[in-house]
Amino acid sequence: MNDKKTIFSGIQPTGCITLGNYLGALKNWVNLQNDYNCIFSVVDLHSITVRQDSAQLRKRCMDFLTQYLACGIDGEENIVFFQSHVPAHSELAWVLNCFTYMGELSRMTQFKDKSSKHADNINAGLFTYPVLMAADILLYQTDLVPVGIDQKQHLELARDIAIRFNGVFGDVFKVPEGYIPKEAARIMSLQDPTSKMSKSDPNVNGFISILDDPDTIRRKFKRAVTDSEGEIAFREGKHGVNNLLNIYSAVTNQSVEKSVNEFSGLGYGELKERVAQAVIEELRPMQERYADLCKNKDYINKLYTEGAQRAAYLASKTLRKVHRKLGYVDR
Ligand code: AQP
Repeated sequence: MNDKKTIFSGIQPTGCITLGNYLGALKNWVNLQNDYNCIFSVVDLHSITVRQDSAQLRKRCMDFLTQYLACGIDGEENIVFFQSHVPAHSELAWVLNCFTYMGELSRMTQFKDKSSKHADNINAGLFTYPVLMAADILLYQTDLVPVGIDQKQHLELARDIAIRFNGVFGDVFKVPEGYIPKEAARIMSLQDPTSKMSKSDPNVNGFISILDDPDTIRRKFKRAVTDSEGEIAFREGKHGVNNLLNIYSAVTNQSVEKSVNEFSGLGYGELKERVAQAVIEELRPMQERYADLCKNKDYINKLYTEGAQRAAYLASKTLRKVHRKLGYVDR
């Protein structure tokens, strides 16, 4: 083991990976991967808090892992795996459930949002989702968790749970820090720029899938909701324009101020076209790699099988320590 710090992050295989997931999470994973020991999971256990079609879920899990690699994640240097292949995630989640309060979980905004969207299926998994996420992170003695701002509250809970457990049993878990990007922390829906771009949005025009073809990307940006002021500026209340400027800045790796200057005096039509073009260029190499990787299933199988073995080894060390502290008899 080297002395690099550890990163854990994941995306749940629901819908399709969006530009929001890419800019809020994946792009940063790629940027950080050489400086950290990275563990990237397709967090399939999380996805069943909402009903899934089994055949579609299996295919989507594979597609997501392939897209991680296509985005530039090095699956040999880093660990890539499916969460359900490492039972320690569920085992630790149970333990942490017993160190988490109902009151804490009821304050989670994602639980409130999702239970209002799925009123016919407010299951216990939806409620305890943040505890499983805490287990995902704490199992690997993670230093840094790169996420979008929507996950900040869950991350803070993971920290609280770690501190609480350590308070009773000594230094068992590392208390993780979040890594939240400045420009792309919260990419908004193109159709309702007051809510976040979400991969299970029933309105496909609200999100860009990172596999969308250039015409689709152009069309979706063309339809993006803006305002009637006609001025390209970044300020309170200009949700649609702010979102386009944020996307452009994140894709071109420049500050929002610089993007505003670049578009000064132009109209919304030009802004949308230029943002669309920048996104198309950003995604093109990834889409080409994705098409190649899809022809190489054996390689992908090898990566996730070995990834799960490596992850399980690391996870077992933490779980053993937890079980000893709790007073369970050694296996
Ligand atoms: N709109 C977003 N802007 C920036 N970052 C985002 N992330 C998600 N949406 C945005 C980040 O992507 C990572 C993976 O997200 P997730 O799979 O854990 O689920 P989520 O946050 O619940 O994302 P979705 O897209 O809204 O999924 P559904 O629709 O299934 O609920 C996280 O790091 C997240 O911050």
